Amino acid sequence: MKVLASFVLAASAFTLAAPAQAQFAKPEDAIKYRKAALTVMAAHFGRVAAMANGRMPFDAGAAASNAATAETMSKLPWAAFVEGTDKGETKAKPEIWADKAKFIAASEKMQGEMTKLAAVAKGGNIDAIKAQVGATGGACKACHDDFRKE
Ligand code: ASC
Repeated sequence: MKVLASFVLAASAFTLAAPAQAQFAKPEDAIKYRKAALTVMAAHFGRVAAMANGRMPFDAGAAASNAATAETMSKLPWAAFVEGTDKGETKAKPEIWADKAKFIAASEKMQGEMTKLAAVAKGGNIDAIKAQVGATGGACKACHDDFRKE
């Protein structure tokens, strides 16, 4: 049973890693892709944050829809942090690849907070949304502090 479980784990780790490399023909394509995904995520998260901060009128339906899109986008950038893509048009720090476990943990923290935001936004309680916008923005910032230049 243990042997089978580790075999299944190893096989799934391979299927996760292989398409990530194969998905992009050139390093620049991976860089463009992850920046695009993060830009779209930030736009939709930003609309929820603007409602939470009173910079935009609160609309429960729009908050839920924007948070759901941000959650979907939050899953996409990571496969594009391919080895060797710390050069070129990117602010990615080499620490992403030197300390992979920490980077993955930070990315998973953000995805988890984005998932919570989508759930809370569905509920439509503005105070709960405000609190979760804070937690989610904190996870964005923590990863930028350690892994993004400037
Ligand atoms: C945003 C956005 C980020 C984060 C970060 C939080 O809205 O685009 O990158 O929040 O600024 O500190």
